[in-house]
Amino acid sequence: MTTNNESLFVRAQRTIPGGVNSPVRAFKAVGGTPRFLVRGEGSRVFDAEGFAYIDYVCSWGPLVAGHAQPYVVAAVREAAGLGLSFGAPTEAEIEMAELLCKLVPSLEMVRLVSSGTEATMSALRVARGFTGRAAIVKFEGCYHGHADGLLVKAGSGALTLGQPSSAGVPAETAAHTLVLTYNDCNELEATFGAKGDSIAAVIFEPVAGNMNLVRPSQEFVKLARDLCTRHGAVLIFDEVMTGFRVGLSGAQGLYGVRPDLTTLGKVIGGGMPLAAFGGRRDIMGCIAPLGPVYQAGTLSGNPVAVAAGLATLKLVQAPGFYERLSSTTNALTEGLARTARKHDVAFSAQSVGGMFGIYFRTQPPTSYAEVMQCDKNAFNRFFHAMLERGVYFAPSAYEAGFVSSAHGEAEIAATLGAADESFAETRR
Ligand code: HOZ
Repeated sequence: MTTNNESLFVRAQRTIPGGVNSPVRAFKAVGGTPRFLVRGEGSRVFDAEGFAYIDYVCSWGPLVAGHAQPYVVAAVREAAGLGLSFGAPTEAEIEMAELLCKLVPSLEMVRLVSSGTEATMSALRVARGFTGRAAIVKFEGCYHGHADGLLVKAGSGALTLGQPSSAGVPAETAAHTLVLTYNDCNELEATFGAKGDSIAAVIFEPVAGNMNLVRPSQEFVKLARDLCTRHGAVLIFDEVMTGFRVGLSGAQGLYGVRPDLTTLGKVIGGGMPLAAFGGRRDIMGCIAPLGPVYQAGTLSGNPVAVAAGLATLKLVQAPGFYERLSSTTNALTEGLARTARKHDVAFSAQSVGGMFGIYFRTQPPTSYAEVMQCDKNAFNRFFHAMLERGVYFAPSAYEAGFVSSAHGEAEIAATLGAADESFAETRR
């Protein structure tokens, strides 16, 4: 049998549920065959059939400096040559912790883990251990990984597959999760009024990126901070996606708000499995071996992953890095909106730093309910038309897109050319 995307997908489905190791990759929402990728270079990925695509997924965010960035790859090679894993402390972990604390001022202590799911799950456990309370507040459409208590009205793949609340989560576990509406200040205030003393933590994505991209209002972010302070609850910013994506100090730097705990992932591993959670010293002091909250991991702080992360974080500290990234991303979203207008398509787009949202709706949404008003079928048609023209967007209307520093004017021009044809072809 010839090796092509189709035959690989058929083969994958025999031994891997749905043929993929993470649900959104299966193209179920958009239909068709997932591209099996062979390699990446800069702004582009190449599939099993040799087709090249300008990549706006960037491994779902981590590759802020592009694919196979030579400096990052060299750091990985060097670290790998010294040993793949020790399960013992290394100096590079201290370097990473010190750097994170320096760049994100709300971090006084951090612990390294291997995935964003682990980071958020552990941050919540610490918040509960610290406060002695059980309830947590999350917001509809926000995704914080796939730990049980967080898979309630979640975004990302859960939303894409129409299962925002997962089977297999005991009702008793979900009962401690209060789900509110993103950007709804009145509801948040009323919830604290009624249950403030039992709330351990409020967790949210300070720019939501798992129900497409949704910005919070400044008022909403400030209110969450004030209510948590007043009621002794822990404010957790899930910056797994926004950390080092929207700016050097994350979304908290943009909003000027200091959360009690922050979760990080994606960019801090530069494409390798690395994540972190951290924040106030008194809260982090509750973690074993200092305190009674248990958390551990064989591969936590893995030396190869830390090397990739340190190299990536070195690149993003170059003067003007985020200005250039933001301006490229903005050129993309403004160009797409302009092109859609030319074809009279109901469309809008926006970006924050190196992440963006595109919406088949005239205004960017501000809540999950508004995200649901986007024309999903129009997105799916556009997605396939672009893919055929060598542009790879996330295969779901509910995911944010990502630009890297390897994307430049040539990529934006080629993307807008493809969009011109795609809007013309798919508009109804
Ligand atoms: N949950 C990720 C997007 N928000 C998708 C991860 C993947 O499929 O690799």
